[in-house]
Amino acid sequence: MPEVGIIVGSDSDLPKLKGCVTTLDDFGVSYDVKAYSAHRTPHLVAEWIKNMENDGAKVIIAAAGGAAHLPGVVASHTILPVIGIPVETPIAGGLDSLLSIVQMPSGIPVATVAVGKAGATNAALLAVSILAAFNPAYQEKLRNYRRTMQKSIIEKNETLSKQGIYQYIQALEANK
Ligand code: RP5
Repeated sequence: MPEVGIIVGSDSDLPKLKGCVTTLDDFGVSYDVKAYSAHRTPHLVAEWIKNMENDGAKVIIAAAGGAAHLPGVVASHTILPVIGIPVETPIAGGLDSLLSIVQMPSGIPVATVAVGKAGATNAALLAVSILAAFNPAYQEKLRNYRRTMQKSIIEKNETLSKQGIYQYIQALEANK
């Protein structure tokens, strides 16, 4: 039984979702992934979202690029919370996808995250936050995630103080 349903508009979107699925895996969240288009296979989108509801999913993540109507269409079929990921595009770098997903007219919301890698990871983290409302184990995992992130920033600043800015930048550039 998937806790999260993930849908992308095309299989060409899947590589952009890597940070989303690795984050869900790190938290031990179960999910189902499908690549169904809102315009090429609208019937499969509608059928999948009904299956997700019947299977007990609590959150839907929908990613699309360009016209990017998929997250809004998915939200129209369900009252589950829908998180939209704007996929980067060659034409406008994903600004097109972002404006399309974020500008849902009043009545059918889509919680839109950032374009690109940050958005993919944050979509997963937001999904875990929603699940955490029902599951205290996820609350603790989220707190740990933030503690680990903070520890890594503190350690980086200790290294920065030790090395000085020029050596630190050099090391950063060498690791690019
Ligand atoms: C959107 O069009 C998809 O979400 C994808 O980002 C974009 C291009 O799709 P393909 O032409 O690669 O299938 O529907």
